[in-house]
Amino acid sequence: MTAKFITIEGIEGAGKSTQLTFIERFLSEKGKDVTVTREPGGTDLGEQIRSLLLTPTSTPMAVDTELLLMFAARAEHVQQLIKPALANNTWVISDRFTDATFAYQGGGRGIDQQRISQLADWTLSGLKPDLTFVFDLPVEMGQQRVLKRNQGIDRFEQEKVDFFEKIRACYLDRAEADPKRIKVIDASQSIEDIQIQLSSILQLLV
Ligand code: Z5A
Repeated sequence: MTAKFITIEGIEGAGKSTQLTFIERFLSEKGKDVTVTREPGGTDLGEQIRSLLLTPTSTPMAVDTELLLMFAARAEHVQQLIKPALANNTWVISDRFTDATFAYQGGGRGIDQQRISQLADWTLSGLKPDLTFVFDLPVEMGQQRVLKRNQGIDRFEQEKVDFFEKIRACYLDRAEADPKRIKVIDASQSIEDIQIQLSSILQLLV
């Protein structure tokens, strides 16, 4: 069976990183070669762009700059890592991908969705995740989890609740429009209950 491309999405603190390890282990135990990666990032250059994007700035970054940097990192990621891995029959799990741009830069920052689609058409040349998990939970719950983790706050995490409410709504709209690919997971459940749900969905793919 050909390798699949799986992406994980959600607002901050939804538990993506926590469950990514579980998904990787599930697939490896099924005998799949698996690469785990993230956006923005995933390549040397992409990680440098990530640092530009996440480091708080003294003056706000222009929204178009933010959008273009996301796609610059993604172009590198797709060409240098994702496509070669899939061609080599290696499954790819990415912590965020293009749905994040529609949600954050589209829903959150208010950039026209068509403009984002144009960049996606150009950059991805047809690449689309086979399966996307959207980890959904109330914004305040995600923020409390991030605070409890007690790491530094990045440029996005400085935003207010309203910004993340718009992002959450955008993810849910996208899931409703493409239910075959995008599976919404109730991320307020326990880690174990989420894993039971993930297993039953992944089982259909392997
Ligand atoms: N961004 C963008 O704007 N446009 C784009 O196109 C892309 C990205 C690709 C970097 O993302 C930022 O880039 C992101 C969007 C933007 N900013 N934000 N916000 P990131 O993925 O690196 O950063 P993040 O979303 O902030 O990740 P995160 O805060 O690490 O969230 P997470 O990975 O979903 O959560 P976690 O680390 O797995 O869990 C958080 C804590 O909760 C941790 O202590 C866990 O132990 C705990 N946890 C996890 N699951 C549970 C459950 N079920 N119950 C209780 N506690 C739990």
